[in-house]
Amino acid sequence: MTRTLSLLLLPVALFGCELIDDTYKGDTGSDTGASTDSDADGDGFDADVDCDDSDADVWLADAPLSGNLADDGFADFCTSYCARTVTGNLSISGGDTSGLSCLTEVGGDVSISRNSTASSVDLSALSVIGGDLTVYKSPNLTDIDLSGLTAVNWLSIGHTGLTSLNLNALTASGSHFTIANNPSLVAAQANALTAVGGDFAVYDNAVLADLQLDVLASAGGAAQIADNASLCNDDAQAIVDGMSAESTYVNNNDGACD
Ligand SMILES: [Ca+2]
Ligand SMILES: [Ca+2]
Repeated sequence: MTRTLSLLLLPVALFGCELIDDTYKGDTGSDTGASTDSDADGDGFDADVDCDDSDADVWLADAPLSGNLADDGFADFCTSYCARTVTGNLSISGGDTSGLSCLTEVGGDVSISRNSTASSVDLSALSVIGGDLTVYKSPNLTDIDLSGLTAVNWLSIGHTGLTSLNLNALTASGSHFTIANNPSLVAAQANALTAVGGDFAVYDNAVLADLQLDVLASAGGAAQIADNASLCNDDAQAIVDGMSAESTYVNNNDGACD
C-alpha cells in the first residue's frame, strides 16, 4: 500500500473502522484495521520483501549456490527464486535445463560435456560467465539459448548439432573465441561483440552461410575465418578487414556471394 493511502486511512483506523479487510490482496494475517500490507500476487510475501510481487511462484532474492552445479541439481535450483547465481562451475550432460530459468551468473566455467545427450539447452537468463564456455562434441545438441550472455572469458563451440547461434548480447570475450566444426550451423550472430581477448576463429562449419559480427573491432591474437564451404569469402574478408589482430587468415570460404 502506498504511503499516501496509508495516511488517508489512518483516521479511519483510529476510530475502529476497517476499510480493508484481511483478505485484501492476499493479506491473511490477523491484523485488523487499515492494513499496511501490499501483497499483489497473494503468495504471502509483501511487496517490500517479495522479489517479484506480480508472480506468486517466486519471492526469494538471490542466494548464490556455493560450489558447482550439475544435472542432478537443476530441477529445484530456481524454486521460489527470481534470480540466482552459482559461484562455481555449471556442467550439463543431458539434464532438463528448464529448471535453470532463473540462472543469471556462473562464477566459474560452463561446459556442455562431451557426448551430452541434451538436445536443447535453455540458458536464456544467463548474463555472465566468469570463466570459460565450452560446448564440445555434443552432436545431439541442436538448440542453445545464450541470447542474454554479455560476458565470458574463453568461448569455444565445436562439434555440435546446432543450426543457429545467437550471441547478440555478448560485448567481449576475455580470451579466445572459436566456432568450429559444427556441421549443421547455418547462422551465427554476435552483433554486439567488439573485442576478443585472444584468438578469433570461425572454421570448418560446412553450411554456415550467415555470419554476422557487425562491430567486431579487435582480437588480441590471430583472426581466422576459413574452410566454411557455404560462406562468401568476400564477406569473411570484410569482417577480418574491419578488425585489428596480430595476424589474419581468410581462405576457402566457398559459398556464393550476394
Ligand atoms: Ca507477494
Ligand atoms: Ca511473488
